[in-house]
Amino acid sequence: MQIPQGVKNRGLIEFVHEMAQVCQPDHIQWCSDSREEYEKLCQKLVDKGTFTALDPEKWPGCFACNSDPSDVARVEDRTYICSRRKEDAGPTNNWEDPHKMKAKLKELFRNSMRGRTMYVIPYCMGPLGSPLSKIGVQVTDSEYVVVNMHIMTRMGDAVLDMLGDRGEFVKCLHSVGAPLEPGQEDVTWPCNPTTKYIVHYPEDRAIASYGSGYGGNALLGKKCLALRIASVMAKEEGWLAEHMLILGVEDPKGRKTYVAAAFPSACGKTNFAMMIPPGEMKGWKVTTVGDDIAWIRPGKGGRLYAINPEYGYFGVAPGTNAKTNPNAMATISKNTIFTNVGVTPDGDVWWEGLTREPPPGVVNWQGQVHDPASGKPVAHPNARFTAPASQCPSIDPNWEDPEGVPIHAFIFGGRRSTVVPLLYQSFNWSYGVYLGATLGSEMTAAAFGEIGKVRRDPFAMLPFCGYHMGDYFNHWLQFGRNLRNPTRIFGVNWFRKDEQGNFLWPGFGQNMRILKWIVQRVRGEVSAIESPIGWMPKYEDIDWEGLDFPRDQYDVLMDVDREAWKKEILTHEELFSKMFDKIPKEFFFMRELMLSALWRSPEHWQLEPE
Ligand code: TSX
Ligand code: MN
Repeated sequence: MQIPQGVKNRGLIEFVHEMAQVCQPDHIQWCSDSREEYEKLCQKLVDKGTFTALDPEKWPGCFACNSDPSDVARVEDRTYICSRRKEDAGPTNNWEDPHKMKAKLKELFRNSMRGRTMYVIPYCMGPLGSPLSKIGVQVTDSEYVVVNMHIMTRMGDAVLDMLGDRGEFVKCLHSVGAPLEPGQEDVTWPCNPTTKYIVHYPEDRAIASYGSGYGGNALLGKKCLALRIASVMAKEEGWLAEHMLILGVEDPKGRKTYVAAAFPSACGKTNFAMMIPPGEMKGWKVTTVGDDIAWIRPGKGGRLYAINPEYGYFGVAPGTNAKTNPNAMATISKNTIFTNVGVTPDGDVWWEGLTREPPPGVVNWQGQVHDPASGKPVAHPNARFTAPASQCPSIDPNWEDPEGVPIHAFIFGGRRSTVVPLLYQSFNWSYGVYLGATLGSEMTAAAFGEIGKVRRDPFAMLPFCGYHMGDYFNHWLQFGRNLRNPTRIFGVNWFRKDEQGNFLWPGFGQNMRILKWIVQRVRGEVSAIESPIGWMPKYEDIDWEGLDFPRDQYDVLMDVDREAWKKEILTHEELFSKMFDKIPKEFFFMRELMLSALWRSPEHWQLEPE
C-alpha cells in the first residue's frame, strides 16, 4: 500500500491497512479536498451512468442521480448500538454483543470491495482547528459517498495535519456490499438489496456500514458520527450533541441572539433555519448557522456555545420552493447533487411542491416517463439535495467560528394539529428537559405509521442517541445543574388547526414574530402569563405589524384546554414506561405539578410581574 506523504498517524495507517486486508479492493485512493478530485469523481459517476449532468446554464455544476428502489432511506431496523453492555444501548436501540457483531460483519466485509476502489476520506466534523471539532476517517467503495462527503464535511490534507501523528479519530468502514467479479459490469446504484447493517461501537469510537449507499446510512460523518457516536462522547465529556438547527436573530439595533431548535422530521427544520422575516418587520434578520446538528458546550461567561459540525445541507427536496424556502432554492442553484428527484429531457429537475404542475416529459426517480394518471410521485418523498452550506444567502458570518456561537435559547417543536399552543416558555431548565423529552409529532406519511397519530420523539433524538434514552435525559438535567445561568427553553407548534382542518398560523416567515418574543424574553424585556404548561405571551406583546391576526384567533391558537392537557400528560406515561428504570424522578414530580396546576381555571392564571 502506497502511503501519501502527509499521512503520519500510525493508527490511521494501521486502520487502512487492516480494512484493505479484509475488503480486498482492487485499488486504494487517499482523498484530498481538491476541486479536481471532486470533478474527476463526478465525471466517473457520469461515465458509469450514475450521474446525469444537469443543464449547465440553469444548474451549473449540478448532477442528478437515482438510487436503487430498495435504498431510499435510513434503515432503522438494521441500525445497531453495539455497546459492551446491553443496558447502555437502552430499550429504544437495537443491540448486539460487539464481539458477535464484529464476527458477523467480518464475514460480510470479507472481499466486499473486490473489483472496486477503496477511498480513504479523512474528514473533520466542525470548523478546522476548532477545539469542539472531531475527526473521522471513512473508508468506502462508493464514489457517490466521496463526492457527497466533499460537500458535507471538511476533508483532506488539512484534516491529516490536524490529526498529526497521534491524534484520535472515529474509524468508519463503509461498503455498498456489491463486489464485482472480473469482467462483471457495474450497476448505476450498487448496494446490497437484502443485507444492510448500520453498526456503532461507542466504546471503540467506530462505525461499520454495509449494503447501503444512501445518505444517512453511508455518509458516516452525519447521523452516525455527529449524533450517535458524538452523543456518547458528549455524555462522557460534559457537552451536548443534538439534532438541532442553529439560527441567529439580528434585531434592528444589530444585536444578535442565537437559538438552537429541535424538531422531529417533517416539521420544516431547514425552512426555519433559513427563514426570511416579513418585510414589515424592518431591521429584523435571520441568519443560518446549521440546519440539522448542533454540538454545544459551556464556554466563556458561563454561557453555552454551539458549532454546526457539518459543511453542507443534505435536505429533503419535495416541498422546497421559492415560497417555502427561497434561501434553500438559492443554495441549491449550483454545485448541488440531487438524489431521487425527477429530471426533464433538457436537464432540469423537478419534485412535488417545486411548482404546481410537473413539466411535460419529466422522468421520475425510477427512470420512467412520469404518467400523471399513475398516481406515482415524480420524486421520491425522501428525495434529497446535497449542497455546500457556504452557498446559503443567509449563512451566518460566524458559522465557522472555531469557538462556536453563544446560544441564548432552545426551542422544541412538533407537528400537532390539536392541544399544543403556538408558543410557550418553560418555567425552568428541568421542566424544559421534560418538554424536550415528551416532544411528539403527528405522522404525515403512511410509511411511518398511522397518519395523524402522535409519535413521541424525545429531543428529536430517538433514532440518533447512541446510548440509553433515560441516561440521555439525566445528562441533560445534570448539564443544566452545572450552568450558572441556564439557557431559556421554549415550545412551539406551527401546525395547530381549527375545527375545519385549516392551519391557524401562517408559519414560514411569520414565525419571525414568535422569534422576536423569544428574543425579548431572553433579554428580560417582556412579561408573560403563567399558564399551567408554561409562560405564555400576551396578545399585545406579539408584533402584529403588517399581519391581520385578530385576538379571537390568537386565543384559539394559544388555548390550553385543561381536559385535553390532562389526557396529554397521561400519554407521557406511556412513553416513559418503556424506559421506566432510568427516567429521572424529576419527570414524575413535573407531571404531578402540571396536573395539579391544570385544576386552576384560566381567569386565575397570573401575569408575571414586569
Ligand atoms: O417549514 C414549515 N414551517 C417553518 C418555516 C419557517 N412548514 C412546512 C412543513 C413541511 C416540511 C410549514 N407548514 C409551516 C412552517 O412554519 N407551517 C405550515 C403549515 C401551513 C401550510 C400552508 C399554509 C400555512 C401554514 N398556507 C397559507 O397560509 C396560505
Ligand atoms: Mn436530521
